Amino acid sequence: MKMTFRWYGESDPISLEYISQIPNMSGIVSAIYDVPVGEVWSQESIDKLKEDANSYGLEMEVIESVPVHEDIKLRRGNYLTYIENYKENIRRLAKAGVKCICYNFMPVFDWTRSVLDYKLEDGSTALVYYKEDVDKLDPKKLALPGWDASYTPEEMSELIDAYQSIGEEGLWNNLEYFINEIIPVAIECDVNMAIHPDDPPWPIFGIPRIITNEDNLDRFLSLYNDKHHGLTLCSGSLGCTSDNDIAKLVDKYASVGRIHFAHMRNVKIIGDGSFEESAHYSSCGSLDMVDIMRKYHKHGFKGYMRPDHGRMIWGETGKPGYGLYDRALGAMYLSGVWETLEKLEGDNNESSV
Ligand SMILES: [Mn+2]
Repeated sequence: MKMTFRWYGESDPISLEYISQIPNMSGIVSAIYDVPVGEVWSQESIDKLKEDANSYGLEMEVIESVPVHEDIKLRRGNYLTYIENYKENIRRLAKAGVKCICYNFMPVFDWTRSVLDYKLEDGSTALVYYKEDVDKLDPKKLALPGWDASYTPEEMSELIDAYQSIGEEGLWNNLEYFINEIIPVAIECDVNMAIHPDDPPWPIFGIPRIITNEDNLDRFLSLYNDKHHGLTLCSGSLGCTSDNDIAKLVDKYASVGRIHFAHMRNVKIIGDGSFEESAHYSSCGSLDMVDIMRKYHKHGFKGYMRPDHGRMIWGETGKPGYGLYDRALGAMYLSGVWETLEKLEGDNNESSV
Protein backbone atom coordinates (compact mmCIF):
# COMPACT_ATOMS: atom_id res chain seq x y z
CA MET A 1 0.00 0.00 0.00
CA LYS A 2 1.19 3.46 -0.85
CA MET A 3 -0.25 6.31 1.23
CA THR A 4 -1.05 9.45 -0.76
CA PHE A 5 -2.66 12.85 -0.20
CA ARG A 6 -4.86 14.88 -2.49
CA TRP A 7 -3.40 18.20 -3.57
CA TYR A 8 -5.28 20.86 -5.54
CA GLY A 9 -2.27 22.40 -7.22
CA GLU A 10 -0.61 25.73 -6.67
CA SER A 11 -3.80 27.38 -5.44
CA ASP A 12 -4.14 24.79 -2.65
CA PRO A 13 -3.49 26.51 0.71
CA ILE A 14 -1.74 23.31 1.84
CA SER A 15 1.80 23.28 0.55
CA LEU A 16 3.70 20.33 -0.86
CA GLU A 17 6.19 20.88 1.94
CA TYR A 18 3.48 20.36 4.57
CA ILE A 19 2.30 17.20 2.80
CA SER A 20 5.85 15.86 2.64
CA GLN A 21 6.10 16.31 6.42
CA ILE A 22 3.35 13.76 7.08
CA PRO A 23 5.09 10.47 7.91
CA ASN A 24 4.77 7.60 5.40
CA MET A 25 3.47 9.87 2.64
CA SER A 26 4.54 8.47 -0.74
CA GLY A 27 2.99 10.96 -3.09
CA ILE A 28 0.27 13.33 -4.13
CA VAL A 29 -3.00 12.75 -5.94
CA SER A 30 -3.70 15.70 -8.18
CA ALA A 31 -4.91 16.94 -11.57
CA ILE A 32 -4.57 19.79 -14.03
CA TYR A 33 -7.20 22.26 -12.88
CA ASP A 34 -6.95 25.13 -15.36
CA VAL A 35 -8.17 23.26 -18.46
CA PRO A 36 -11.90 23.03 -19.29
CA VAL A 37 -13.49 19.58 -18.87
CA GLY A 38 -12.99 17.49 -21.98
CA GLU A 39 -9.89 19.25 -23.31
CA VAL A 40 -6.40 17.79 -23.68
CA TRP A 41 -3.94 18.58 -20.88
CA SER A 42 -0.60 19.98 -22.05
CA GLN A 43 2.41 17.72 -21.54
CA GLU A 44 4.25 20.73 -20.05
CA SER A 45 1.70 21.24 -17.29
CA ILE A 46 1.63 17.51 -16.51
CA ASP A 47 5.44 17.40 -16.36
CA LYS A 48 5.52 20.53 -14.21
CA LEU A 49 3.11 18.99 -11.69
CA LYS A 50 5.31 15.92 -11.48
CA GLU A 51 8.49 17.98 -11.06
CA ASP A 52 6.88 20.07 -8.32
CA ALA A 53 5.86 16.93 -6.43
CA ASN A 54 9.20 15.22 -6.97
CA SER A 55 11.08 18.26 -5.68
CA TYR A 56 9.50 17.56 -2.26
CA GLY A 57 10.25 13.86 -2.41
CA LEU A 58 6.66 13.06 -3.40
CA GLU A 59 5.57 10.89 -6.31
CA MET A 60 2.81 11.76 -8.75
CA GLU A 61 1.48 8.37 -9.80
CA VAL A 62 -2.24 8.94 -9.25
CA ILE A 63 -4.46 11.45 -11.02
CA GLU A 64 -7.84 12.37 -9.56
CA SER A 65 -9.67 13.06 -11.69
CA VAL A 66 -9.56 13.15 -15.42
CA PRO A 67 -13.18 14.33 -15.62
CA VAL A 68 -15.57 12.81 -18.15
CA HIS A 69 -17.44 15.40 -20.22
CA GLU A 70 -21.25 15.35 -19.99
CA ASP A 71 -21.39 14.81 -23.77
CA ILE A 72 -19.63 11.44 -23.24
CA LYS A 73 -22.03 10.46 -20.46
CA LEU A 74 -24.97 11.39 -22.67
CA ARG A 75 -23.27 10.18 -25.87
CA ARG A 76 -24.26 13.23 -27.83
CA GLY A 77 -22.74 16.45 -29.20
CA ASN A 78 -18.96 16.31 -29.35
CA TYR A 79 -18.57 13.00 -27.50
CA LEU A 80 -16.31 11.46 -30.17
CA THR A 81 -13.83 14.34 -29.90
CA TYR A 82 -13.97 14.27 -26.11
CA ILE A 83 -13.26 10.53 -26.08
CA GLU A 84 -10.24 11.02 -28.33
CA ASN A 85 -9.07 13.79 -25.99
CA TYR A 86 -9.54 11.45 -23.05
CA LYS A 87 -7.35 8.80 -24.68
CA GLU A 88 -4.70 11.40 -25.37
CA ASN A 89 -4.74 12.44 -21.71
CA ILE A 90 -4.19 8.81 -20.68
CA ARG A 91 -1.19 8.61 -23.02
CA ARG A 92 0.30 11.88 -21.82
CA LEU A 93 -0.15 11.01 -18.15
CA ALA A 94 1.42 7.60 -18.72
CA LYS A 95 4.39 9.32 -20.31
CA ALA A 96 4.87 11.23 -17.04
CA GLY A 97 4.81 8.01 -15.03
CA VAL A 98 1.18 8.05 -13.89
CA LYS A 99 -0.01 4.56 -12.96
CA CYS A 100 -3.60 5.14 -11.88
CA ILE A 101 -6.38 7.44 -13.07
CA CYS A 102 -9.47 8.03 -10.98
CA TYR A 103 -12.67 9.19 -12.70
CA ASN A 104 -16.39 9.02 -12.18
CA PHE A 105 -19.48 8.68 -14.30
CA MET A 106 -21.88 10.68 -12.15
CA PRO A 107 -24.37 12.79 -14.11
CA VAL A 108 -24.20 16.57 -13.62
CA PHE A 109 -23.60 16.90 -9.90
CA ASP A 110 -20.60 14.86 -8.85
CA TRP A 111 -20.82 14.50 -5.06
CA THR A 112 -23.78 15.99 -3.24
CA ARG A 113 -24.11 17.33 0.32
CA SER A 114 -26.68 19.59 1.97
CA VAL A 115 -24.22 21.49 4.20
CA LEU A 116 -20.42 21.74 3.86
CA ASP A 117 -19.62 23.22 7.29
CA TYR A 118 -22.08 21.62 9.67
CA LYS A 119 -20.94 22.24 13.24
CA LEU A 120 -20.52 19.03 15.20
CA GLU A 121 -20.75 18.81 19.00
CA ASP A 122 -16.99 19.14 19.50
CA GLY A 123 -16.84 22.37 17.49
CA SER A 124 -15.36 20.82 14.37
CA THR A 125 -17.23 21.16 11.09
CA ALA A 126 -18.00 18.48 8.53
CA LEU A 127 -19.84 17.82 5.30
CA VAL A 128 -23.28 16.36 5.88
CA TYR A 129 -26.18 15.07 3.83
CA TYR A 130 -29.63 15.41 5.31
CA LYS A 131 -32.15 13.71 3.11
CA GLU A 132 -35.06 15.96 3.99
CA ASP A 133 -33.06 19.06 3.01
CA VAL A 134 -31.97 17.57 -0.31
CA ASP A 135 -35.45 16.23 -1.11
CA LYS A 136 -36.92 19.71 -0.65
CA LEU A 137 -34.66 21.18 -3.34
CA ASP A 138 -35.39 21.75 -6.98
CA PRO A 139 -31.98 21.59 -8.68
CA LYS A 140 -33.36 23.44 -11.67
CA LYS A 141 -33.89 26.46 -9.44
CA LEU A 142 -31.32 26.32 -6.66
CA ALA A 143 -27.79 24.95 -6.51
CA LEU A 144 -26.43 22.96 -3.60
CA PRO A 145 -23.05 23.88 -2.15
CA GLY A 146 -20.18 22.28 -4.04
CA TRP A 147 -21.95 21.98 -7.36
CA ASP A 148 -20.54 23.25 -10.60
CA ALA A 149 -21.81 26.82 -10.74
CA SER A 150 -20.90 27.28 -14.39
CA TYR A 151 -24.26 26.11 -15.73
CA THR A 152 -27.04 28.59 -16.38
CA PRO A 153 -30.45 27.54 -14.97
CA GLU A 154 -31.56 26.74 -18.54
CA GLU A 155 -28.53 24.51 -19.20
CA MET A 156 -29.00 22.75 -15.88
CA SER A 157 -32.65 22.15 -16.61
CA GLU A 158 -31.87 20.73 -20.08
CA LEU A 159 -29.15 18.44 -18.70
CA ILE A 160 -31.39 17.05 -15.98
CA ASP A 161 -34.14 16.35 -18.52
CA ALA A 162 -31.63 14.63 -20.82
CA TYR A 163 -30.45 12.26 -18.05
CA GLN A 164 -33.98 11.56 -16.88
CA SER A 165 -34.94 10.58 -20.40
CA ILE A 166 -32.02 8.15 -20.99
CA GLY A 167 -32.52 6.55 -17.56
CA GLU A 168 -30.26 3.99 -15.90
CA GLU A 169 -29.98 1.66 -18.89
CA GLY A 170 -29.14 4.53 -21.19
CA LEU A 171 -26.36 5.59 -18.83
CA TRP A 172 -25.05 2.01 -18.66
CA ASN A 173 -24.93 1.85 -22.46
CA ASN A 174 -22.98 5.09 -22.66
CA LEU A 175 -20.58 3.94 -19.95
CA GLU A 176 -19.99 0.66 -21.77
CA TYR A 177 -19.25 2.50 -24.99
CA PHE A 178 -16.76 4.77 -23.21
CA ILE A 179 -15.06 1.85 -21.44
CA ASN A 180 -14.63 -0.09 -24.68
CA GLU A 181 -12.98 2.97 -26.19
CA ILE A 182 -10.57 3.88 -23.41
CA ILE A 183 -9.51 0.62 -21.76
CA PRO A 184 -7.47 -0.62 -24.76
CA VAL A 185 -5.46 2.62 -24.50
CA ALA A 186 -5.04 2.14 -20.76
CA ILE A 187 -3.78 -1.40 -21.39
CA GLU A 188 -1.35 -0.18 -24.03
CA CYS A 189 -0.05 2.49 -21.60
CA ASP A 190 -0.22 0.20 -18.55
CA VAL A 191 -2.37 2.67 -16.63
CA ASN A 192 -5.04 1.44 -14.23
CA MET A 193 -8.39 3.14 -14.70
CA ALA A 194 -10.24 3.34 -11.39
CA ILE A 195 -13.86 4.49 -11.36
CA HIS A 196 -15.07 6.30 -8.25
CA PRO A 197 -18.48 5.25 -6.96
CA ASP A 198 -21.39 7.65 -6.97
CA ASP A 199 -21.59 9.79 -3.88
CA PRO A 200 -24.09 9.27 -2.33
CA PRO A 201 -24.78 5.89 -3.95
CA TRP A 202 -28.41 6.42 -4.83
CA PRO A 203 -30.29 8.39 -7.49
CA ILE A 204 -31.04 12.01 -6.65
CA PHE A 205 -33.68 14.21 -8.28
CA GLY A 206 -34.73 11.34 -10.54
CA ILE A 207 -31.32 11.37 -12.27
CA PRO A 208 -29.79 7.91 -12.72
CA ARG A 209 -26.76 6.84 -10.70
CA ILE A 210 -25.27 3.44 -11.40
CA ILE A 211 -21.96 2.90 -9.57
CA THR A 212 -23.72 2.30 -6.31
CA ASN A 213 -23.66 -1.25 -4.92
CA GLU A 214 -22.22 -4.75 -5.25
CA ASP A 215 -24.46 -5.86 -8.12
CA ASN A 216 -23.63 -2.76 -10.10
CA LEU A 217 -19.89 -2.99 -9.32
CA ASP A 218 -20.02 -6.57 -10.64
CA ARG A 219 -21.79 -5.39 -13.74
CA PHE A 220 -19.31 -2.56 -14.18
CA LEU A 221 -16.26 -4.82 -13.91
CA SER A 222 -17.78 -7.30 -16.37
CA LEU A 223 -17.88 -4.56 -19.03
CA TYR A 224 -14.22 -5.24 -19.76
CA ASN A 225 -12.32 -8.23 -18.48
CA ASP A 226 -8.91 -6.78 -17.78
CA LYS A 227 -7.28 -5.62 -14.57
CA HIS A 228 -6.65 -2.15 -16.00
CA HIS A 229 -10.42 -1.74 -15.74
CA GLY A 230 -10.95 -1.35 -12.01
CA LEU A 231 -12.18 0.58 -9.04
CA THR A 232 -11.51 3.42 -6.68
CA LEU A 233 -13.12 1.84 -3.63
CA CYS A 234 -14.38 4.81 -1.63
CA SER A 235 -15.44 3.61 1.82
CA GLY A 236 -17.32 6.82 2.60
CA SER A 237 -19.25 7.04 -0.66
CA LEU A 238 -20.43 3.44 -0.72
CA GLY A 239 -20.57 3.25 3.07
CA CYS A 240 -23.15 5.97 3.69
CA THR A 241 -25.80 3.29 3.34
CA SER A 242 -25.72 0.18 5.50
CA ASP A 243 -26.83 -1.78 2.41
CA ASN A 244 -23.16 -1.81 1.36
CA ASP A 245 -20.77 -3.91 3.47
CA ILE A 246 -17.47 -2.20 2.74
CA ALA A 247 -15.20 -4.86 4.27
CA LYS A 248 -16.97 -7.49 2.20
CA LEU A 249 -16.61 -5.42 -1.00
CA VAL A 250 -12.90 -4.87 -0.33
CA ASP A 251 -12.44 -8.58 0.35
CA LYS A 252 -14.14 -9.47 -2.90
CA TYR A 253 -12.55 -6.98 -5.29
CA ALA A 254 -9.06 -6.80 -3.76
CA SER A 255 -8.83 -10.59 -4.03
CA VAL A 256 -9.04 -10.28 -7.83
CA GLY A 257 -6.77 -7.25 -8.08
CA ARG A 258 -9.47 -4.87 -9.28
CA ILE A 259 -9.07 -2.17 -6.61
CA HIS A 260 -6.36 0.26 -7.63
CA PHE A 261 -7.11 3.16 -5.35
CA ALA A 262 -8.53 3.09 -1.83
CA HIS A 263 -10.36 6.14 -0.50
CA MET A 264 -10.62 5.76 3.26
CA ARG A 265 -13.29 7.86 4.97
CA ASN A 266 -15.58 7.15 7.87
CA VAL A 267 -19.22 8.25 7.88
CA LYS A 268 -21.91 8.27 10.50
CA ILE A 269 -25.13 6.92 9.07
CA ILE A 270 -28.00 8.85 10.64
CA GLY A 271 -30.63 6.57 9.16
CA ASP A 272 -33.22 7.13 6.49
CA GLY A 273 -30.73 8.22 3.85
CA SER A 274 -28.89 10.88 5.89
CA PHE A 275 -25.27 10.89 7.02
CA GLU A 276 -22.47 13.00 8.48
CA GLU A 277 -18.82 12.66 7.53
CA SER A 278 -16.71 11.84 10.56
CA ALA A 279 -13.13 11.44 11.74
CA HIS A 280 -11.37 8.33 10.44
CA TYR A 281 -11.18 6.49 13.78
CA SER A 282 -13.71 3.64 13.72
CA SER A 283 -15.87 4.59 16.70
CA CYS A 284 -16.33 8.14 15.35
CA GLY A 285 -18.55 6.81 12.57
CA SER A 286 -20.44 3.76 11.35
CA LEU A 287 -17.59 1.95 9.58
CA ASP A 288 -15.13 -0.51 11.11
CA MET A 289 -12.03 0.99 9.54
CA VAL A 290 -9.67 -1.65 10.96
CA ASP A 291 -11.75 -4.44 9.49
CA ILE A 292 -11.63 -2.72 6.09
CA MET A 293 -7.84 -2.25 6.38
CA ARG A 294 -7.52 -5.89 7.40
CA LYS A 295 -9.19 -6.96 4.14
CA TYR A 296 -6.80 -4.84 2.07
CA HIS A 297 -3.91 -6.31 3.98
CA LYS A 298 -5.16 -9.85 3.65
CA HIS A 299 -4.91 -9.56 -0.13
CA GLY A 300 -1.52 -7.86 -0.11
CA PHE A 301 -2.94 -4.60 -1.47
CA LYS A 302 -0.24 -2.86 -3.53
CA GLY A 303 -2.35 0.04 -4.75
CA TYR A 304 -2.71 3.61 -3.56
CA MET A 305 -4.63 4.79 -0.55
CA ARG A 306 -5.56 8.23 0.65
CA PRO A 307 -7.39 9.64 3.62
CA ASP A 308 -10.55 10.91 1.99
CA HIS A 309 -12.37 13.94 3.36
CA GLY A 310 -11.51 15.26 6.78
CA ARG A 311 -13.39 17.56 9.13
CA MET A 312 -12.20 21.10 9.76
CA ILE A 313 -10.54 21.13 13.17
CA TRP A 314 -8.26 23.36 15.25
CA GLY A 315 -9.68 26.51 13.64
CA GLU A 316 -8.53 25.62 10.15
CA THR A 317 -10.42 27.14 7.24
CA GLY A 318 -10.22 26.17 3.58
CA LYS A 319 -11.71 23.84 1.02
CA PRO A 320 -14.47 21.80 2.71
CA GLY A 321 -13.29 18.24 3.31
CA TYR A 322 -9.74 19.04 2.26
CA GLY A 323 -8.05 20.70 5.18
CA LEU A 324 -4.63 19.58 6.36
CA TYR A 325 -5.08 18.59 10.00
CA ASP A 326 -7.84 16.02 10.02
CA ARG A 327 -6.65 14.35 6.84
CA ALA A 328 -3.11 14.17 8.24
CA LEU A 329 -4.52 12.55 11.38
CA GLY A 330 -6.42 10.15 9.13
CA ALA A 331 -3.30 9.29 7.16
CA MET A 332 -1.36 8.59 10.37
CA TYR A 333 -4.15 6.48 11.82
CA LEU A 334 -4.38 4.40 8.64
CA SER A 335 -0.59 4.06 8.40
CA GLY A 336 -0.52 2.95 12.04
CA VAL A 337 -3.15 0.30 11.45
CA TRP A 338 -1.26 -0.90 8.37
CA GLU A 339 2.09 -1.08 10.18
CA THR A 340 0.44 -3.09 12.94
CA LEU A 341 -1.07 -5.52 10.45
CA GLU A 342 2.33 -5.92 8.76
CA LYS A 343 4.06 -6.64 12.06
CA LEU A 344 1.40 -9.04 13.26
CA GLU A 345 1.79 -10.93 10.01
CA GLY A 346 5.55 -11.07 10.60
CA ASP A 347 4.95 -12.44 14.11
CA ASN A 348 2.54 -15.04 12.79
CA ASN A 349 5.02 -16.14 10.13
CA GLU A 350 7.77 -16.48 12.74
CA SER A 351 5.63 -18.46 15.14
CA SER A 352 4.54 -20.82 12.39
CA VAL A 353 8.15 -21.62 11.36
MN1 LIG B 1 -13.89 9.25 -2.39
